[in-house]
Amino acid sequence: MADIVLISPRFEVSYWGLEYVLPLVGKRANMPVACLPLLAALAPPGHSVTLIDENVEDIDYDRCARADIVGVTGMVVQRRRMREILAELKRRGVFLVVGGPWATVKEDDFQGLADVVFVGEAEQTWPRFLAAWERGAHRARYEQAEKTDMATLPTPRFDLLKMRHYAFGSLQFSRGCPFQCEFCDIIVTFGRKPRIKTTAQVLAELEALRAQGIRQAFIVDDNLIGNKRAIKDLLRDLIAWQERNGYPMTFFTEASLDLAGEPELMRLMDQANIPSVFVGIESPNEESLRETRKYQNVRAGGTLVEKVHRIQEAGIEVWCGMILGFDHDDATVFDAQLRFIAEARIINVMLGMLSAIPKTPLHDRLAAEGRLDPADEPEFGTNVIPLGLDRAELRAGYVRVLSALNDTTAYFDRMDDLYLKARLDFSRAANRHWRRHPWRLVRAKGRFLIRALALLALLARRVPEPALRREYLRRVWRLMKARPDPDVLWIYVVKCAMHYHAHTMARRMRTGLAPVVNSF
Ligand code: B12
Ligand code: SF4
Repeated sequence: MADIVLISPRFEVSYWGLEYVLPLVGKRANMPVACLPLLAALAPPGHSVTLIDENVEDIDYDRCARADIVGVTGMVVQRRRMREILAELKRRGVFLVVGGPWATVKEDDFQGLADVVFVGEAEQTWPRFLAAWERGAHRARYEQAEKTDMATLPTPRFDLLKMRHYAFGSLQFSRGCPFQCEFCDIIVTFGRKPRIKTTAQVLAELEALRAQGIRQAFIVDDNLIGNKRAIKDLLRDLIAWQERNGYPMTFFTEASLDLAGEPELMRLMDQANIPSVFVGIESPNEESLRETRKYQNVRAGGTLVEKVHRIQEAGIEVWCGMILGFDHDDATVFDAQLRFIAEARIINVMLGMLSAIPKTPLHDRLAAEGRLDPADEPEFGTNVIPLGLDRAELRAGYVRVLSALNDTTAYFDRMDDLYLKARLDFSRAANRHWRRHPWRLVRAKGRFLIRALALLALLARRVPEPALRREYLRRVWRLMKARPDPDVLWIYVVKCAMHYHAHTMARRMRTGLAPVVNSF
């Protein structure tokens, strides 16, 4: 039986990482990576597992050196730190295994650093490796032949994480996405056939999160609506759970834009209390969308703006991912992106320059065309050599659009367009439920109010720039007069915090204080 330590290394700064604001508000990381508690649950009984998230605690290398097996996970924004940790532990003679999104697409990055590498999903290979390791008969590389049957997954061991340090919890309903975007490594790793958990599994996971005091969680599915029929059934069960328990949880998730053509699905998501969804819109340039095979975004059903508005009208805020530097993009794309985002009233935008992730069809195509920069840290921020723009122009345009999106006035104007003018009406079912149960109403609204005011007080005290502090307070005050509802207030204050992160990230890149970050 093994003493196992699993490590998630420190992240580099990224849009979603919220690194600039979390320390101001007393949190250490956005959310735990889902694989750590899952791998712990998958280790057969008898093994002891310790989880270390370097984003919330330092690594005790002496402790790790005493373990039988140390496993390291990580995505692209952890790759350098993964290698540093592995090198340090290797020096101490530790038996090392590595897996996760980056090892899956670039296993040669870990050559000579890990004893065993896991490629792709590991629900079968991880326990198989542990059994072989006990017999001294393990292999150096594991790659699962078949995709994991999601209905067999155990409840993740959230109890092994220090949940109080995270801003949100995470849980997973399904894996896989039916679409075929050229740049996407998700379908390379998880396939195009969506697989989903059973209701019993999901409810057990929810209870396990609730037991850790989590009230807001990210559903980490690649595309929540990959299998529409199955997710509708699951959402109905989730709604019943929310109703039974007084709507204790709020969720956010990721889905494709065809959601806009699914009124029933949007209604169910609203009722299940999923008031925001991240959508890969990528570009207002239709030719670029076709080029990248994002056909679901150009299908009939209205313009991109109309589709986004339709989702908003169903009570769901849209966050989005946008990409610059497709082959069909020229210098007009920068302003086109800004116009689209303003018109669509999208507040939070993850903007990136097109990057070619190893193993994707895009990577293969560009390699064949001789258009890949092989450097680990490409000078212009992306390994793609663009066609319609020169590399410096693309990088400058990226920094300009990122700065303009997170310019204080532009950001809060989008916010006011959505929450004050369009009066986004979210969490409707939760509110209806609370109104039927006055005590629950008082408790829920009281909780939102207290949390919003506490977060606002932290921002008002700790944001270093006086002008920004004043602006946040002024905007919040305006909102409270126009829409005096604690839920709206909470969202608005969270948005102030997110603005601080994105605005700081953009400013540091623009002024040369930090390198250009493009973490796709
Ligand atoms: C949910 C999600 C998020 C969430 C939560 C992130 C988090 N901190 O956990 C949010 C929205 C916040 C997010 C942010 C980002 N994300 Co993200 N995210 C995802 C998504 C959709 C699911 C991840 C997940 O939880 N999966 C479920 C778990 C169980 O799967 P898993 O981690 O792959 O683990 C399995 C196997 O890999 C294996 N395994 C994993 N580790 C190990 C280790 C060992 C030792 C072993 C044996 C096995 C093993 O076992 C597990 C079970 O099978 C993936 C896409 C995907 N499907 O991978 C992208 C993805 C991981 N994200 C990605 C990126 C780039 C980012 C950002 C940098 C984007 C940005 N610019 O801001 C940020 C990073 C921010 C941060 N500091 O957290 C990329 C990574 C690319 C890569 N190949 O490295 C992915 C693949 C998506 C993509 N192509 O764009 N993300
Ligand atoms: S919709 Fe998203 S997850 Fe699906 S293939 Fe396209 S980029 Fe990948």
